[in-house]
Amino acid sequence: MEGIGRGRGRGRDVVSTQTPGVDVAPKVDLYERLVLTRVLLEKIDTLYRQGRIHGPVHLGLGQEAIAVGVGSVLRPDDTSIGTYRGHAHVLARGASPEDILRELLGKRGGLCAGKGGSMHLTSVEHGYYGSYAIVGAHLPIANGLAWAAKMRGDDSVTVCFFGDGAVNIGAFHEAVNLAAVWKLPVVFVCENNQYMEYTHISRVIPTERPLVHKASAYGLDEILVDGNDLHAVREVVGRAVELARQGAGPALIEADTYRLKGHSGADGAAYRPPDEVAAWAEREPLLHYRASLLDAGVATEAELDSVVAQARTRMNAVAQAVLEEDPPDPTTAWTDMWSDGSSQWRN
Ligand SMILES: Cc1ncc(C[n+]2csc(CCOP(=O)(O)OP(=O)(O)O)c2C)c(N)n1
Ligand SMILES: [Mg+2]
Repeated sequence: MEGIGRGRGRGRDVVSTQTPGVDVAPKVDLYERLVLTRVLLEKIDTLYRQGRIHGPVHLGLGQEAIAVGVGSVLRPDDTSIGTYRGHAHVLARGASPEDILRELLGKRGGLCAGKGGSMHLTSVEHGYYGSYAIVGAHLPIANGLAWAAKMRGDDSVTVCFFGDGAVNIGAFHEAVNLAAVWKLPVVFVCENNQYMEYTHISRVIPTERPLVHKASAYGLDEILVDGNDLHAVREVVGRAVELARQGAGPALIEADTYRLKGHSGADGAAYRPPDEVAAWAEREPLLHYRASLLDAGVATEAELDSVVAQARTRMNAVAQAVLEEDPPDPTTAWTDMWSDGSSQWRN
Protein backbone atom coordinates (compact mmCIF):
# COMPACT_ATOMS: atom_id res chain seq x y z
CA MET A 1 0.00 0.00 0.00
CA GLU A 2 1.18 3.51 -0.76
CA GLY A 3 1.83 5.65 2.30
CA ILE A 4 -0.82 8.09 1.22
CA GLY A 5 -3.87 7.74 -0.94
CA ARG A 6 -6.34 10.40 -1.80
CA GLY A 7 -8.99 10.47 -4.47
CA ARG A 8 -12.56 11.53 -5.01
CA GLY A 9 -15.59 9.31 -5.36
CA ARG A 10 -15.32 5.65 -6.27
CA GLY A 11 -12.63 6.32 -8.88
CA ARG A 12 -9.96 6.02 -6.21
CA ASP A 13 -7.22 7.77 -8.19
CA VAL A 14 -4.26 7.86 -5.89
CA VAL A 15 -2.27 11.06 -5.96
CA SER A 16 0.31 12.29 -3.52
CA THR A 17 -0.51 15.27 -1.32
CA GLN A 18 1.66 17.98 0.14
CA THR A 19 0.53 19.67 3.29
CA PRO A 20 1.42 23.30 3.70
CA GLY A 21 2.46 23.94 7.27
CA VAL A 22 3.31 20.36 8.27
CA ASP A 23 7.04 19.72 8.29
CA VAL A 24 7.44 16.00 7.65
CA ALA A 25 11.21 15.84 8.11
CA PRO A 26 12.19 13.01 10.50
CA LYS A 27 12.66 14.35 14.01
CA VAL A 28 14.09 12.74 17.13
CA ASP A 29 11.50 14.43 19.35
CA LEU A 30 8.70 12.66 17.46
CA TYR A 31 10.51 9.36 17.99
CA GLU A 32 10.68 10.24 21.69
CA ARG A 33 6.91 10.71 21.70
CA LEU A 34 6.36 7.37 19.96
CA VAL A 35 8.68 5.63 22.42
CA LEU A 36 7.06 7.27 25.45
CA THR A 37 3.68 6.09 24.20
CA ARG A 38 4.97 2.55 23.63
CA VAL A 39 6.57 2.26 27.07
CA LEU A 40 3.44 3.64 28.74
CA LEU A 41 1.31 0.99 27.00
CA GLU A 42 3.82 -1.74 27.89
CA LYS A 43 3.78 -0.59 31.51
CA ILE A 44 -0.03 -0.68 31.56
CA ASP A 45 0.13 -4.22 30.16
CA THR A 46 2.53 -5.28 32.92
CA LEU A 47 0.47 -3.65 35.68
CA TYR A 48 -2.69 -5.31 34.33
CA ARG A 49 -0.98 -8.72 34.33
CA GLN A 50 0.20 -8.14 37.90
CA GLY A 51 -3.44 -7.64 38.91
CA ARG A 52 -2.83 -4.01 39.85
CA ILE A 53 -5.35 -2.60 37.35
CA HIS A 54 -8.97 -3.60 37.84
CA GLY A 55 -11.37 -3.86 34.92
CA PRO A 56 -10.44 -4.38 31.27
CA VAL A 57 -7.67 -2.56 29.42
CA HIS A 58 -7.56 -2.19 25.63
CA LEU A 59 -4.06 -1.40 24.43
CA GLY A 60 -3.17 0.37 21.21
CA LEU A 61 0.26 -1.30 21.01
CA GLY A 62 1.20 -1.07 17.32
CA GLN A 63 -1.20 1.81 16.64
CA GLU A 64 0.88 4.56 18.29
CA ALA A 65 1.74 6.50 15.12
CA ILE A 66 -1.89 7.51 14.64
CA ALA A 67 -2.36 9.10 18.07
CA VAL A 68 1.11 10.66 18.07
CA GLY A 69 0.78 11.91 14.49
CA VAL A 70 -2.63 13.47 15.07
CA GLY A 71 -1.55 14.99 18.39
CA SER A 72 1.44 16.56 16.66
CA VAL A 73 -0.66 18.49 14.14
CA LEU A 74 -3.34 19.78 16.54
CA ARG A 75 -3.32 23.13 18.33
CA PRO A 76 -4.01 23.29 22.09
CA ASP A 77 -7.47 24.76 21.42
CA ASP A 78 -8.46 21.88 19.12
CA THR A 79 -10.49 19.04 20.59
CA SER A 80 -10.32 15.28 20.21
CA ILE A 81 -12.40 12.35 21.36
CA GLY A 82 -12.02 8.59 21.09
CA THR A 83 -12.72 5.07 22.23
CA TYR A 84 -11.83 2.84 25.17
CA ARG A 85 -8.48 2.29 23.36
CA GLY A 86 -7.56 5.84 24.34
CA HIS A 87 -4.36 5.88 26.43
CA ALA A 88 -2.17 7.07 23.55
CA HIS A 89 -4.73 9.62 22.43
CA VAL A 90 -4.94 11.48 25.73
CA LEU A 91 -1.16 11.29 26.17
CA ALA A 92 -0.74 12.78 22.69
CA ARG A 93 -2.78 15.83 23.75
CA GLY A 94 -0.46 16.55 26.66
CA ALA A 95 -1.81 14.59 29.63
CA SER A 96 1.06 13.20 31.71
CA PRO A 97 1.93 9.49 32.02
CA GLU A 98 1.63 10.04 35.79
CA ASP A 99 -2.00 11.19 35.61
CA ILE A 100 -2.91 8.43 33.14
CA LEU A 101 -1.41 5.72 35.36
CA ARG A 102 -3.06 7.29 38.43
CA GLU A 103 -6.41 6.93 36.70
CA LEU A 104 -5.81 3.32 35.68
CA LEU A 105 -4.57 2.40 39.14
CA GLY A 106 -7.54 4.08 40.84
CA LYS A 107 -5.58 6.87 42.55
CA ARG A 108 -7.15 10.15 43.61
CA GLY A 109 -4.83 12.26 41.43
CA GLY A 110 -5.94 10.50 38.22
CA LEU A 111 -7.35 12.27 35.18
CA CYS A 112 -10.87 11.52 36.44
CA ALA A 113 -9.92 11.51 40.14
CA GLY A 114 -9.38 7.74 39.94
CA LYS A 115 -13.09 7.07 39.39
CA GLY A 116 -13.17 6.44 35.63
CA GLY A 117 -10.47 3.90 34.90
CA SER A 118 -8.97 2.68 31.65
CA MET A 119 -12.08 2.90 29.48
CA HIS A 120 -13.10 6.44 30.44
CA LEU A 121 -9.98 8.58 30.14
CA THR A 122 -10.95 12.22 29.78
CA SER A 123 -8.99 15.46 30.07
CA VAL A 124 -10.96 18.54 29.09
CA GLU A 125 -7.97 20.56 30.22
CA HIS A 126 -6.01 19.03 27.33
CA GLY A 127 -8.88 19.17 24.85
CA TYR A 128 -9.55 15.43 25.12
CA TYR A 129 -13.28 15.00 25.54
CA GLY A 130 -13.41 11.40 26.58
CA SER A 131 -13.05 7.73 25.80
CA TYR A 132 -16.29 5.99 24.89
CA ALA A 133 -17.01 2.31 25.45
CA ILE A 134 -20.18 2.19 23.36
CA VAL A 135 -18.96 1.64 19.81
CA GLY A 136 -19.81 4.62 17.58
CA ALA A 137 -21.58 6.59 20.34
CA HIS A 138 -19.07 9.42 20.36
CA LEU A 139 -19.24 10.35 16.69
CA PRO A 140 -22.32 12.55 17.19
CA ILE A 141 -20.59 14.05 20.25
CA ALA A 142 -17.62 14.96 18.04
CA ASN A 143 -20.09 16.75 15.79
CA GLY A 144 -21.31 18.65 18.85
CA LEU A 145 -17.78 19.79 19.66
CA ALA A 146 -17.26 20.91 16.07
CA TRP A 147 -20.66 22.59 15.92
CA ALA A 148 -19.84 24.48 19.15
CA ALA A 149 -16.63 25.79 17.54
CA LYS A 150 -18.65 26.95 14.56
CA MET A 151 -21.17 28.66 16.84
CA ARG A 152 -18.38 30.40 18.75
CA GLY A 153 -16.90 31.52 15.44
CA ASP A 154 -13.41 30.27 16.19
CA ASP A 155 -11.34 28.09 13.89
CA SER A 156 -10.67 25.13 16.18
CA VAL A 157 -11.06 21.62 14.79
CA THR A 158 -12.24 18.34 16.32
CA VAL A 159 -10.62 14.98 15.60
CA CYS A 160 -12.72 11.90 16.27
CA PHE A 161 -10.94 8.52 16.55
CA PHE A 162 -12.88 5.30 16.13
CA GLY A 163 -12.34 1.70 15.05
CA ASP A 164 -13.27 -0.17 11.88
CA GLY A 165 -16.12 -1.78 13.84
CA ALA A 166 -17.90 1.55 14.22
CA VAL A 167 -18.71 1.86 10.52
CA ASN A 168 -21.50 -0.70 10.94
CA ILE A 169 -23.18 1.37 13.65
CA GLY A 170 -26.08 3.68 12.83
CA ALA A 171 -24.59 6.60 14.73
CA PHE A 172 -21.57 6.55 12.39
CA HIS A 173 -23.76 7.24 9.33
CA GLU A 174 -25.91 9.83 11.09
CA ALA A 175 -22.85 11.69 12.33
CA VAL A 176 -20.88 11.68 9.08
CA ASN A 177 -23.95 12.68 7.09
CA LEU A 178 -24.74 15.62 9.38
CA ALA A 179 -21.11 16.72 9.49
CA ALA A 180 -20.99 16.75 5.68
CA VAL A 181 -24.30 18.58 5.30
CA TRP A 182 -23.40 21.21 7.92
CA LYS A 183 -19.73 21.37 6.84
CA LEU A 184 -18.56 20.86 10.39
CA PRO A 185 -14.85 21.23 11.22
CA VAL A 186 -14.44 17.59 12.23
CA VAL A 187 -11.90 15.06 11.01
CA PHE A 188 -13.01 11.45 11.45
CA VAL A 189 -10.02 9.12 11.82
CA CYS A 190 -10.83 5.42 11.54
CA GLU A 191 -8.08 3.26 13.03
CA ASN A 192 -8.54 0.20 10.85
CA ASN A 193 -6.72 -2.43 12.88
CA GLN A 194 -8.40 -5.14 10.77
CA TYR A 195 -10.40 -6.65 13.66
CA MET A 196 -13.46 -5.83 15.69
CA GLU A 197 -12.88 -7.77 18.87
CA TYR A 198 -12.17 -11.31 17.63
CA THR A 199 -13.66 -10.96 14.14
CA HIS A 200 -11.75 -9.99 11.01
CA ILE A 201 -13.42 -7.12 9.15
CA SER A 202 -13.77 -9.21 5.95
CA ARG A 203 -16.44 -11.29 7.74
CA VAL A 204 -18.68 -8.33 8.55
CA ILE A 205 -17.94 -5.61 5.98
CA PRO A 206 -18.73 -6.28 2.31
CA THR A 207 -16.20 -3.84 0.83
CA GLU A 208 -12.43 -4.14 0.86
CA ARG A 209 -12.01 -0.93 2.86
CA PRO A 210 -14.33 -0.20 5.80
CA LEU A 211 -14.22 3.57 5.53
CA VAL A 212 -12.73 4.63 2.20
CA HIS A 213 -15.44 2.89 0.21
CA LYS A 214 -18.15 4.76 2.10
CA ALA A 215 -16.79 8.27 1.56
CA SER A 216 -18.50 8.98 -1.73
CA ALA A 217 -21.92 8.33 -0.12
CA TYR A 218 -21.35 11.55 1.82
CA GLY A 219 -19.66 13.48 -0.99
CA LEU A 220 -16.30 13.23 0.79
CA ASP A 221 -12.86 12.39 -0.53
CA GLU A 222 -11.50 8.88 -0.17
CA ILE A 223 -8.48 9.20 2.08
CA LEU A 224 -6.36 6.22 2.98
CA VAL A 225 -3.16 6.51 4.97
CA ASP A 226 -0.61 4.04 6.25
CA GLY A 227 -1.35 4.40 9.95
CA ASN A 228 2.00 2.83 10.86
CA ASP A 229 3.90 5.61 9.05
CA LEU A 230 4.15 8.66 11.29
CA HIS A 231 5.22 10.91 8.40
CA ALA A 232 2.19 9.92 6.35
CA VAL A 233 -0.23 10.36 9.26
CA ARG A 234 1.11 13.84 10.00
CA GLU A 235 0.94 14.84 6.37
CA VAL A 236 -2.53 13.51 5.60
CA VAL A 237 -4.23 14.43 8.89
CA GLY A 238 -2.41 17.77 8.97
CA ARG A 239 -3.89 18.63 5.60
CA ALA A 240 -7.41 17.55 6.55
CA VAL A 241 -7.23 19.55 9.79
CA GLU A 242 -6.01 22.62 7.93
CA LEU A 243 -8.83 22.34 5.38
CA ALA A 244 -11.42 21.92 8.14
CA ARG A 245 -9.94 24.96 9.90
CA GLN A 246 -10.39 26.98 6.72
CA GLY A 247 -14.08 26.03 6.54
CA ALA A 248 -13.90 23.25 3.93
CA GLY A 249 -15.86 20.86 6.16
CA PRO A 250 -15.21 17.36 7.46
CA ALA A 251 -12.86 14.62 6.31
CA LEU A 252 -12.98 10.85 6.58
CA ILE A 253 -9.56 9.25 6.96
CA GLU A 254 -8.91 5.53 7.08
CA ALA A 255 -5.61 4.74 8.80
CA ASP A 256 -4.44 1.19 8.15
CA THR A 257 -2.84 -0.41 11.17
CA TYR A 258 -2.72 -3.51 13.38
CA ARG A 259 -2.76 -4.10 17.09
CA LEU A 260 0.26 -6.06 18.26
CA LYS A 261 -1.72 -7.72 21.07
CA GLY A 262 -5.26 -8.90 21.75
CA HIS A 263 -8.45 -6.86 21.79
CA SER A 264 -8.19 -6.46 25.57
CA GLY A 265 -5.70 -7.61 28.17
CA ALA A 266 -7.62 -10.84 28.64
CA ASP A 267 -7.43 -11.79 24.94
CA GLY A 268 -4.49 -13.89 23.75
CA ALA A 269 -5.51 -13.24 20.09
CA ALA A 270 -5.07 -16.88 19.10
CA TYR A 271 -7.60 -16.36 16.27
CA ARG A 272 -5.08 -14.41 14.18
CA PRO A 273 -2.96 -16.30 11.63
CA PRO A 274 0.73 -16.31 12.71
CA ASP A 275 1.95 -15.21 9.27
CA GLU A 276 -0.40 -12.20 9.39
CA VAL A 277 0.88 -11.23 12.85
CA ALA A 278 4.50 -11.64 11.71
CA ALA A 279 3.99 -9.55 8.56
CA TRP A 280 2.48 -6.65 10.52
CA ALA A 281 5.14 -6.89 13.23
CA GLU A 282 7.74 -6.08 10.58
CA ARG A 283 5.81 -2.91 9.69
CA GLU A 284 5.16 -1.69 13.21
CA PRO A 285 5.40 2.09 13.61
CA LEU A 286 8.42 2.44 15.89
CA LEU A 287 10.66 0.33 13.64
CA HIS A 288 9.37 2.31 10.68
CA TYR A 289 10.13 5.71 12.19
CA ARG A 290 13.46 4.61 13.61
CA ALA A 291 14.55 3.46 10.14
CA SER A 292 13.59 6.82 8.65
CA LEU A 293 15.67 8.67 11.26
CA LEU A 294 18.67 6.45 10.58
CA ASP A 295 18.24 6.77 6.80
CA ALA A 296 18.07 10.56 7.10
CA GLY A 297 21.21 10.53 9.23
CA VAL A 298 19.65 12.62 12.01
CA ALA A 299 20.45 10.13 14.78
CA THR A 300 22.64 7.10 15.43
CA GLU A 301 21.56 3.67 16.63
CA ALA A 302 23.16 4.42 20.01
CA GLU A 303 21.27 7.70 20.39
CA LEU A 304 17.95 6.05 19.58
CA ASP A 305 18.70 3.16 21.96
CA SER A 306 19.29 5.75 24.63
CA VAL A 307 15.87 7.32 23.96
CA VAL A 308 14.27 3.94 24.65
CA ALA A 309 16.35 3.27 27.76
CA GLN A 310 15.58 6.70 29.24
CA ALA A 311 11.85 6.32 28.58
CA ARG A 312 11.82 2.91 30.29
CA THR A 313 13.69 4.26 33.31
CA ARG A 314 11.28 7.19 33.56
CA MET A 315 8.20 4.98 33.25
CA ASN A 316 9.43 2.51 35.88
CA ALA A 317 9.96 5.37 38.32
CA VAL A 318 6.57 6.91 37.52
CA ALA A 319 4.72 3.62 38.04
CA GLN A 320 6.56 2.88 41.29
CA ALA A 321 5.69 6.29 42.71
CA VAL A 322 2.04 6.18 41.58
CA LEU A 323 1.50 2.71 43.07
CA GLU A 324 2.22 4.16 46.49
CA GLU A 325 -0.37 6.95 46.19
CA ASP A 326 -3.78 7.00 47.87
CA PRO A 327 -7.08 5.85 46.38
CA PRO A 328 -9.98 8.32 46.12
CA ASP A 329 -11.63 9.34 49.38
CA PRO A 330 -14.86 7.26 49.58
CA THR A 331 -16.84 10.43 50.29
CA THR A 332 -16.11 11.57 46.72
CA ALA A 333 -18.16 8.67 45.30
CA TRP A 334 -21.08 11.07 44.85
CA THR A 335 -19.23 14.04 43.39
CA ASP A 336 -18.55 14.97 39.78
CA MET A 337 -21.56 13.19 38.31
CA TRP A 338 -22.37 16.44 36.51
CA SER A 339 -19.98 19.03 35.09
CA ASP A 340 -20.74 21.39 38.01
CA GLY A 341 -19.43 18.73 40.40
CA SER A 342 -22.80 17.72 41.87
CA SER A 343 -24.76 14.47 41.77
CA GLN A 344 -28.33 15.72 42.38
CA TRP A 345 -30.88 13.94 40.20
CA ARG A 346 -32.33 16.35 37.68
CA ASN A 347 -34.77 15.99 34.86
C1 LIG B 1 -22.73 -0.62 20.45
C2 LIG B 1 -21.77 -1.66 20.91
N1 LIG B 1 -21.85 -2.92 20.41
C3 LIG B 1 -20.97 -3.87 20.82
C4 LIG B 1 -20.00 -3.57 21.74
C5 LIG B 1 -19.00 -4.63 22.18
N2 LIG B 1 -17.69 -4.29 21.61
C6 LIG B 1 -16.74 -3.71 22.36
S1 LIG B 1 -15.36 -3.38 21.47
C7 LIG B 1 -16.02 -4.05 20.08
C8 LIG B 1 -15.23 -4.10 18.81
C9 LIG B 1 -15.00 -2.77 18.19
O1 LIG B 1 -14.08 -2.89 17.15
P1 LIG B 1 -13.47 -1.62 16.47
O2 LIG B 1 -14.49 -0.55 16.32
O3 LIG B 1 -12.78 -2.08 15.24
O4 LIG B 1 -12.41 -1.05 17.52
P2 LIG B 1 -11.08 -1.73 18.07
O5 LIG B 1 -11.46 -2.43 19.33
O6 LIG B 1 -10.56 -2.65 17.04
O7 LIG B 1 -10.17 -0.59 18.35
C10 LIG B 1 -17.30 -4.50 20.31
C11 LIG B 1 -18.15 -5.15 19.28
C12 LIG B 1 -19.97 -2.25 22.26
N3 LIG B 1 -19.06 -1.89 23.17
N4 LIG B 1 -20.83 -1.30 21.81
MG1 LIG C 1 -10.85 -2.62 14.95
